[in-house]
Amino acid sequence: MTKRILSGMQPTSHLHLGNYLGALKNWVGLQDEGECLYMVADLHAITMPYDQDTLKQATREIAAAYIAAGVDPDKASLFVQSSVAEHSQLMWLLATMSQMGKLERMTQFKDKAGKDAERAGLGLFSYPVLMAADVLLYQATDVPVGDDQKQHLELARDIASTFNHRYDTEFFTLPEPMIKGGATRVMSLRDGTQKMSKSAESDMSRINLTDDADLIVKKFKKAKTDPHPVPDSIDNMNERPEAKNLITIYAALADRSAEQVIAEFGGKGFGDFKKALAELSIATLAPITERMNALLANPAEIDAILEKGNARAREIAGPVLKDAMKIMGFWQK
Ligand code: AQP
Repeated sequence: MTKRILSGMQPTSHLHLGNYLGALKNWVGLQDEGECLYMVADLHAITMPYDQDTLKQATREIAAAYIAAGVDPDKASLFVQSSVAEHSQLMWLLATMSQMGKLERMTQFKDKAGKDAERAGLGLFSYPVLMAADVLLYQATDVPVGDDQKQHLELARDIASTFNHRYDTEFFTLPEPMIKGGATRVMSLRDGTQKMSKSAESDMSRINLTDDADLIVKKFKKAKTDPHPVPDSIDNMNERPEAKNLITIYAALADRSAEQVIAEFGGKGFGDFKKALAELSIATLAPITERMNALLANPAEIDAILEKGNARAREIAGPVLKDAMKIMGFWQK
């Protein structure tokens, strides 16, 4: 079976180094391995308070980031989730076979709902069901994501199995998570125990793909570390979350192992290491930022790419939804 690869990112804010190293970088390498569909997940983006005046532009910015990072719109289909109505339709069908108890165990919901879960929206609670619909609608075989999405993908597989079992069919493909690379969970620069996140309050906690060189230098310079030199062994690194995070980022950017980074910098002061890390980040991100800005100067071109992707997405999604509904016993022409 040829691979069908699907993934997406939410237009909640600017993409950051975690999104790039955990997911986007891998997407680029997958373009020759099967049919790739890369979505801007705008329906997910409204599960938390958002700004209606910037959503459209944020959607274009995410698409521009995909292309600037190396996704080729002639090879992969780039599309907008809300433009393919079947996502919401399939979600409803799958919601009827998704268990509340399992949804309650999702750590992202707990993190995002915070202490006041009673006031959290149903959309945030049912986010993983929409994500299951996103993936199953395309009969995706592989889903390249960062480590934080592993639990949601396991639930998507679970929902697909429930459907197949309930209707005695093998209709839905069970998607495989693809969690690859040295930096599957990049942590905050302010707290090595928290994931780097678009929506974290402090902008100093993340490196955005839109940051300029000066800001990148400043953010790494101020990144939290401990008073000791750069770890000189993996064991020592593993005990120090902030140091581990910076070494992991360096290794992923340089396509080297943590051992190799430790061999070069271990025992030295953090000042020099952070300088080298900033230089490496700038060398990787500056060309991406430049291409992104050039693309954003021509929104009509981005819109045309998304329209083409939307058409391909609808072409796949329409028949899958129809067949799923037939299996469920709905009246269908
Ligand atoms: N810190 C991270 N390290 C590695 N991978 C990460 N991803 C996110 N954060 C990290 C991966 O990036 C892809 C897109 O994520 P998303 O837009 O769906 O949102 P998210 O996972 O909830 O990530 P954010 O950046 O923290 O966004 P907000 O703050 O809006 O919730 C996914 O493949 C994800 O695994």
